[in-house]
Amino acid sequence: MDDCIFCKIVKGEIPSRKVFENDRVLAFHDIQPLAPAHVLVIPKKHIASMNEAQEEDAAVLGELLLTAKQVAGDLGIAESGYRLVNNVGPDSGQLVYHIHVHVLGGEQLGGLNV
Ligand code: DGP
Repeated sequence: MDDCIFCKIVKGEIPSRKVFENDRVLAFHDIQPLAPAHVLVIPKKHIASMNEAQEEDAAVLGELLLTAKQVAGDLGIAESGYRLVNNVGPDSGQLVYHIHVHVLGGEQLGGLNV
Protein backbone atom coordinates (compact mmCIF):
# COMPACT_ATOMS: atom_id res chain seq x y z
CA MET A 1 0.00 0.00 0.00
CA ASP A 2 1.75 3.14 -1.24
CA ASP A 3 0.17 5.55 1.26
CA CYS A 4 0.47 3.32 4.35
CA ILE A 5 2.83 4.64 7.05
CA PHE A 6 3.62 1.18 8.39
CA CYS A 7 4.30 -0.21 4.89
CA LYS A 8 6.78 2.64 4.51
CA ILE A 9 8.40 1.65 7.81
CA VAL A 10 8.61 -1.97 6.56
CA LYS A 11 10.32 -0.73 3.38
CA GLY A 12 12.68 1.52 5.36
CA GLU A 13 11.27 4.68 3.78
CA ILE A 14 10.35 5.99 7.25
CA PRO A 15 12.84 5.37 10.09
CA SER A 16 11.83 3.41 13.19
CA ARG A 17 13.43 2.10 16.34
CA LYS A 18 13.24 -1.61 15.59
CA VAL A 19 13.31 -4.18 18.38
CA PHE A 20 12.66 -7.31 16.28
CA GLU A 21 12.39 -8.25 12.62
CA ASN A 22 12.09 -11.38 10.52
CA ASP A 23 10.71 -12.10 7.04
CA ARG A 24 7.12 -11.81 8.20
CA VAL A 25 6.86 -9.45 11.17
CA LEU A 26 8.44 -6.25 12.48
CA ALA A 27 8.39 -4.73 15.98
CA PHE A 28 9.34 -1.13 16.71
CA HIS A 29 8.86 1.52 19.38
CA ASP A 30 5.69 3.60 19.13
CA ILE A 31 6.44 7.22 18.20
CA GLN A 32 3.97 8.48 20.84
CA PRO A 33 4.47 6.11 23.79
CA LEU A 34 1.56 5.79 26.21
CA ALA A 35 3.57 3.78 28.74
CA PRO A 36 7.27 3.41 29.63
CA ALA A 37 7.33 0.41 27.31
CA HIS A 38 5.26 0.78 24.13
CA VAL A 39 6.11 -1.28 21.09
CA LEU A 40 4.07 -2.03 17.97
CA VAL A 41 4.18 -5.45 16.33
CA ILE A 42 3.05 -5.56 12.70
CA PRO A 43 2.96 -8.06 9.84
CA LYS A 44 5.04 -7.04 6.85
CA LYS A 45 2.03 -7.93 4.69
CA HIS A 46 -0.49 -5.10 4.53
CA ILE A 47 -3.68 -6.09 6.37
CA ALA A 48 -5.75 -2.99 7.19
CA SER A 49 -7.35 -4.31 10.38
CA MET A 50 -8.84 -7.47 11.90
CA ASN A 51 -11.91 -6.73 9.79
CA GLU A 52 -9.89 -7.45 6.66
CA ALA A 53 -7.97 -10.47 8.05
CA GLN A 54 -8.58 -13.72 6.19
CA GLU A 55 -8.17 -17.40 6.97
CA GLU A 56 -4.87 -17.36 5.07
CA ASP A 57 -3.55 -14.79 7.57
CA ALA A 58 -3.98 -17.10 10.57
CA ALA A 59 -0.29 -18.00 10.81
CA VAL A 60 0.99 -14.44 10.72
CA LEU A 61 -1.67 -13.29 13.19
CA GLY A 62 -0.48 -15.97 15.59
CA GLU A 63 3.10 -14.89 14.99
CA LEU A 64 2.16 -11.32 15.97
CA LEU A 65 1.09 -12.55 19.41
CA LEU A 66 4.14 -14.77 19.87
CA THR A 67 6.39 -11.90 18.78
CA ALA A 68 4.62 -9.61 21.25
CA LYS A 69 5.41 -12.12 24.02
CA GLN A 70 9.04 -12.25 22.94
CA VAL A 71 9.25 -8.45 22.82
CA ALA A 72 7.79 -8.21 26.32
CA GLY A 73 10.47 -10.59 27.53
CA ASP A 74 13.20 -8.64 25.78
CA LEU A 75 11.91 -5.38 27.30
CA GLY A 76 11.96 -6.97 30.77
CA ILE A 77 8.23 -6.55 31.41
CA ALA A 78 7.06 -10.14 31.05
CA GLU A 79 7.01 -10.92 34.77
CA SER A 80 5.51 -7.64 35.98
CA GLY A 81 2.86 -7.84 33.28
CA TYR A 82 1.83 -6.04 30.16
CA ARG A 83 -1.15 -5.40 27.93
CA LEU A 84 -1.64 -6.35 24.29
CA VAL A 85 -4.04 -4.09 22.38
CA ASN A 86 -5.39 -4.35 18.85
CA ASN A 87 -7.64 -1.49 17.84
CA VAL A 88 -10.22 -2.21 15.13
CA GLY A 89 -12.05 0.61 13.41
CA PRO A 90 -13.18 4.13 14.30
CA ASP A 91 -14.81 3.50 17.70
CA SER A 92 -11.61 1.84 18.96
CA GLY A 93 -9.53 4.83 17.98
CA GLN A 94 -7.57 2.98 15.29
CA LEU A 95 -5.43 5.60 13.55
CA VAL A 96 -3.19 3.52 11.33
CA TYR A 97 -4.95 1.06 9.04
CA HIS A 98 -2.19 -1.54 8.96
CA ILE A 99 -2.95 -4.14 11.59
CA HIS A 100 -0.76 -3.93 14.69
CA VAL A 101 -0.54 -5.17 18.25
CA HIS A 102 0.44 -2.64 20.90
CA VAL A 103 2.70 -4.02 23.65
CA LEU A 104 2.25 -1.75 26.68
CA GLY A 105 3.90 -2.04 30.08
CA GLY A 106 6.57 -0.86 32.45
CA GLU A 107 4.08 0.58 34.94
CA GLN A 108 0.70 -0.21 36.51
CA LEU A 109 -1.62 0.27 33.55
CA GLY A 110 -4.86 2.22 33.94
CA GLY A 111 -7.75 2.63 31.55
CA LEU A 112 -10.28 -0.04 30.73
CA ASN A 113 -9.84 -3.10 32.86
CA VAL A 114 -11.61 -5.68 30.72
P1 DGP B 1 -3.73 2.90 16.60
O1 DGP B 1 -4.51 3.98 17.25
O2 DGP B 1 -4.01 1.55 17.25
O3 DGP B 1 -3.92 2.86 15.09
O4 DGP B 1 -2.22 3.21 16.90
C1 DGP B 1 -1.33 3.69 15.95
C2 DGP B 1 -0.03 3.99 16.66
O5 DGP B 1 0.96 4.21 15.67
C3 DGP B 1 -0.04 5.24 17.54
O6 DGP B 1 0.17 4.85 18.90
C4 DGP B 1 1.11 6.09 17.05
C5 DGP B 1 1.89 5.14 16.17
N1 DGP B 1 2.50 5.75 15.02
C6 DGP B 1 1.90 6.51 14.07
N2 DGP B 1 2.78 6.90 13.13
C7 DGP B 1 3.98 6.38 13.50
C8 DGP B 1 5.29 6.44 12.92
O7 DGP B 1 5.56 7.02 11.88
N3 DGP B 1 6.28 5.77 13.61
C9 DGP B 1 6.03 5.08 14.76
N4 DGP B 1 7.08 4.47 15.34
N5 DGP B 1 4.82 5.00 15.32
C10 DGP B 1 3.79 5.65 14.70
